[in-house]
Amino acid sequence: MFSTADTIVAIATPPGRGGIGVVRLSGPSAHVLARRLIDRHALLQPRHATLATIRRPVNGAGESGGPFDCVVVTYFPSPASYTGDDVVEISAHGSPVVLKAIVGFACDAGARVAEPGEFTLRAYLNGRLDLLQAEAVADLIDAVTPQQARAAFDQLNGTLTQTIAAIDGALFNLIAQLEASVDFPEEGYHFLEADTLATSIDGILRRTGGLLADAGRGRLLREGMQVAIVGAPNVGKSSLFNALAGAGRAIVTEVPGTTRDLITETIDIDGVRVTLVDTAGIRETDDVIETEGIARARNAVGVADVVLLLLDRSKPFSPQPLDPLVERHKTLLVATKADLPAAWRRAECVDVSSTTGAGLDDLRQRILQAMDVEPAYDRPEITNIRHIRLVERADTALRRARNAAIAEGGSMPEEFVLADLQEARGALEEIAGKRAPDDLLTHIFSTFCIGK
Ligand SMILES: Nc1nc2c(ncn2[C@@H]2O[C@H](COP(=O)(O)OP(=O)(O)OP(=O)(O)O)[C@@H](O)[C@H]2O)c(=O)[nH]1
Ligand SMILES: [Mg+2]
Repeated sequence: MFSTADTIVAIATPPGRGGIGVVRLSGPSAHVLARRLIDRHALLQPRHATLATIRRPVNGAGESGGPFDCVVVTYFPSPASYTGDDVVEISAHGSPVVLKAIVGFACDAGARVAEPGEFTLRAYLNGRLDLLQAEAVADLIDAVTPQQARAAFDQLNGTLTQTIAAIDGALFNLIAQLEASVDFPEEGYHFLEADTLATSIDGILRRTGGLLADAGRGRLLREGMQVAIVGAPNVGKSSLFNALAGAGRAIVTEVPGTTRDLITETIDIDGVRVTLVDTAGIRETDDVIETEGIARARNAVGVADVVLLLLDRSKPFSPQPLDPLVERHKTLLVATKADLPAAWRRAECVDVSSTTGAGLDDLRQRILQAMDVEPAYDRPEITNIRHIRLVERADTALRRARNAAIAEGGSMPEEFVLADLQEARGALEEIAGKRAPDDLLTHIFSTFCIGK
C-alpha cells in the first residue's frame, strides 16, 4: 500500500546546470521543514514568492550554520497543490551541488527522498489526477514533437477522461435499467425490449469504435517509430544519418567499415517522433569489433519499423542477396550520392544526396507513408497502449452483450447481457484507475523520473 503520511523531497528540474533549479517538498511537514531550512519563524504566505536564505543546518557541535544560498520559496497549501499535499517549492541557483545539498538539508530535517514519479503518484492518490492524466504527465514531459506534446496535454486536461466517462455513464444507465427488469420480474414486462437494448448497445459501440479507429495512429504518435539505416560499407549511411539528424553525430570517412556501433538520434518528421539508427556496414569480415557491430546492426533491423536499405548509385550496381531480416520489414530502397554521376538508376529507389540535401524531403515523406501516417492532421484522442487494450476489451464485451441481447429472439436472460456490460464497465474504469491494483501503479510510476 502507498502512503502519503510522510514528507518527500526531490530535485524537480533536470540534471545539469541552469539559472535556477527547483527542489520540491510534498507532505504534511513540508511547510514546517521549509521554514526550518530558511530559519524562519513566521508562516509562509500561501502562493506568494518569498525571498529567503537557506542556512546550513546546525552541526553536531551545536554551531549554527551559515548562509548557504539565496532562494525563492513558494508554499502551496493542501489541497490546491500539484500533489494535493502541502507543497513547498524552493527555487535555488541551478547547480547540482547546491540542489543536492538542499535535498540533504531537508532529509536531515526529516524529509525522505522521493521515489521516481512519487509526486505524481501522490496527486493520483489524493484525487488531483486520474491515472490516465498521471500517465499524460509523463508523456508530456517525454514529448519530442509538438504534436506529441499537444496530444499529451489534451489528455492531461481531461479530454480522454471525459470521453471515457461519457461512455461509462451511458453504460451505467443501461445497466441500471436492465437491473430493474431483473429485480422486478413479477411486474411481468421487460423494461427494455431486446431491440431497444441492442440499439442502445450499438450506440455505445459506435463510441468505443470511434476511439479505436484512431488508436493505431495515436500509438504511433506517442511511441514514435524506429528507422534503421543499413547497407554495405561506405554507401553513405552515416552521412545520411547526419543529414537527417541535422548534426555531425556519426563519424564519416572514406574508409569502409568506419561505423562499428549503433548510433541513435531522435528527430521530428512533421510531428512524428522518429528514432534513426545508424549501423555498421554489413559485410564478411574477420575484424572482431566489426563483427560485433554487424550483429548489432542485425538486431537494430529486428526492432525497426522501417528499414532504409542504402545502395551507392555512383558505383556499378552489384545486386546482393537481400538479408532475410531486411526482407521481412517495410523497406525503402535509397540510392545514395545522387550528386555524383549515376552508374545506374532504378525507379523504385529514392535518390538522395547527403552532400547537397537533394531528395531528403522526399525521403522523409516516404518514411511517413511507409507507416501510413498523415501527421499534420492527426489529433488522436487515445495514444497509450494500456488504454487502447482496455477500450478493446470493453468493445469486445459490448459486442458479446449485443449478441446475447438479440439471441433467440430476445429470450436470453438479462443476466447474460448484464455480465458482459459489467465487464465493459470494469475495463473502462481501469483506464482512469478507479480499480487500479498496486502493482499496476508501481509499474506505471516507476517509469517516471525522480522529481516528477
Ligand atoms: N559525393 C557524395 N559523397 C558522399 C555522400 N554521402 C557519403 N559520401 C561519402 O562516402 C564516404 C562514406 O560515407 P559514410 O557516410 O561514412 O558511409 P557509411 O555507409 O556510413 O560507411 P561505413 O560506416 O563504413 O559502413 C565518405 O567519404 C562520404 O564523404 C553523398 O551524398 N555525396
Ligand atoms: Mg558509417
